[in-house]
Amino acid sequence: MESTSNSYTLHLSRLHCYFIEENEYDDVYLIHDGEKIWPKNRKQQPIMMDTTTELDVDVKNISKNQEVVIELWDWDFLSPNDKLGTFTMIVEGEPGPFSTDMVQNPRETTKAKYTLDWEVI
Ligand SMILES: [Ca+2]
Ligand SMILES: [Ca+2]
Repeated sequence: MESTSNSYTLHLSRLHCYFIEENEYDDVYLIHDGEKIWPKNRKQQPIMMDTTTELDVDVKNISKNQEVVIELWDWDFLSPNDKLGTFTMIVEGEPGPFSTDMVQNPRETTKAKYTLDWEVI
């Protein structure tokens, strides 16, 4: 039998929004490895400033010291969607919880400020 002891699950628990790119809210979705991982049952989730959103997303089969990059995108109706930034996390084996700030994509935003809460399970 194959051992799974070297495989971790990265659990995304919460997304804090401190500042948005758009006027009233950003239409947020999260991408990992080219696939949308949140929200699960719709295209995007409107997020307003100074809010915390529960995520409850698992990113499975992560190995130790692997870099996990989550992209935060803003959906747009009339223009192409904008990648506002990335969260980069490394699973070192500690359970956490941890908080990681979004690094802005300077081509799309100088305003958006988000932080991701996560843990290793
Ligand atoms: Ca938008
Ligand atoms: Ca756009």
